Amino acid sequence: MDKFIYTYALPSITLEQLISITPDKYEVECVDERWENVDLNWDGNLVGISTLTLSANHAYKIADEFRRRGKTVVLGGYHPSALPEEAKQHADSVVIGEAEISWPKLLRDFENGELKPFYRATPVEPEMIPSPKRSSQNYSYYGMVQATRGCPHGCSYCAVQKVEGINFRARPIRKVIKEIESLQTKRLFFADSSLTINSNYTKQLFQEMIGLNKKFSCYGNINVLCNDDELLNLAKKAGCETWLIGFESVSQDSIKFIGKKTNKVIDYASGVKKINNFGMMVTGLFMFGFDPDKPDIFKTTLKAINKMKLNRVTCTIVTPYPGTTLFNELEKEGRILTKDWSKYNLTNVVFLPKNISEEQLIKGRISLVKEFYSLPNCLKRSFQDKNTDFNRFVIRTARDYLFNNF
Ligand code: B12
Ligand code: SF4
Repeated sequence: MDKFIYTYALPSITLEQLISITPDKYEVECVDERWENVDLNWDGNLVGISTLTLSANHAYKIADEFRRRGKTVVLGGYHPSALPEEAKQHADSVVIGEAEISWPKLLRDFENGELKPFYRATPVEPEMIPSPKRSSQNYSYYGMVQATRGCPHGCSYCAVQKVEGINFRARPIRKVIKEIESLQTKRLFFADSSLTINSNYTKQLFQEMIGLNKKFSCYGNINVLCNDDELLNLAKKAGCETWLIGFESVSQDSIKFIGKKTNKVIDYASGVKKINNFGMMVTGLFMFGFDPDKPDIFKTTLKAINKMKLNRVTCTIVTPYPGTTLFNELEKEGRILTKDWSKYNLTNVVFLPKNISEEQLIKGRISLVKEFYSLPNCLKRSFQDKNTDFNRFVIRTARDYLFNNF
């Protein structure tokens, strides 16, 4: 449900940042396909397309159409960065990784008739990460802000290493604050993989946000959140409403399997309680189908998440994205079942699971979500919310129930 809201309510900071790293002398037309159709008869000179894995087939189709019409096409983003050779079959050039340096270079080469097939990222210093040009301020409910890039934790299923890398970089706080101040929306969402990688930086950021009168949601890791009262206190004062936490599994064996060093299952319940006590909500993110997972994982998880008193959950099926360690291992073992990327949307089974059947995974995920978001459970959670007034109670219950049951 949160997934649905965020997917449609958040503007794309990817597009906004690409506009801002395009030199002013070029005229840019930007299309976000969630809201508009692409005009294949567009009469510009160069088409740039960004895609994650789940939309790669669609992006390739559009790229092929533009090329058939004689346009030069560049592909970038997570999927082309992971599989540049595949993407190159549909594009004149592929931008691999962060584009702050390579995109302006590509544009110069294009103008000079010297376009290269691939542009690899050179490390982008945090000062160079630009403020996004807000193309969609007028209709968005949230603003998107990115304070940091990179994550050193190296979880085996995570695609972040392929684009942002393991080198954590934090933007100058004054720049981030200026950006937040300029947002027309009351609410914002941090497009950072985790705001707990360097908690000293985050504390300073939150300190500076106090008084800006904003509300926000952000990702964080449980190992820090369950221990750092000062961070939680500042987060609340800065306007944090919800922490999105990748618990991933309530099985410590599965956590070990994915090499997620930040997660100790034993910390989960106390961490959530602490965050709730500071007046913030927790959305727990879970995945099912890791090698140690057996059919009883759904029952165990439901029991654990009820005990943890999570405010919301997002439950998905393990999806090995190309470029990740998990994908490479499963491919080596011959367990990748399909490379139809449109199936990589986290609700299908795209690899051969070890200790659970495909059907059990699909049905188990759906029934867990239905149980967690049953009407009595949604009402119970809304009643327990200490910050609730009548309007919030109704909206929250309706939102939780309707988005997860229809
Ligand atoms: C915020 C976020 C979200 C928000 C998205 C909000 C929005 N409207 O954009 C929400 C919560 C909705 C979300 C949803 C999903 N997300 Co998400 N998300 C992120 C997160 C944390 C940040 C993305 C971001 O905005 N980055 C900032 C921008 C500026 O960076 P960027 O996109 O990489 O762009 C840079 C370069 O890649 C390059 N570039 C990108 N495109 C192009 C194109 C061209 C032409 C060029 C030249 C350059 C270029 O230039 C940019 C500047 O350097 C990332 C993890 C991460 N740290 O990146 C995961 C991530 C992108 N998400 C991921 C996934 C899987 C999903 C979902 C499928 C999950 C799900 N089923 O719910 C959905 C898909 C939604 C959709 N249809 O797009 C995966 C993608 C893996 C993959 N290979 O596809 C990531 C990497 C998480 C992970 N740990 O693996 N997500
Ligand atoms: S902690 Fe999060 S962002 Fe970092 S590697 Fe693990 S899943 Fe990816």
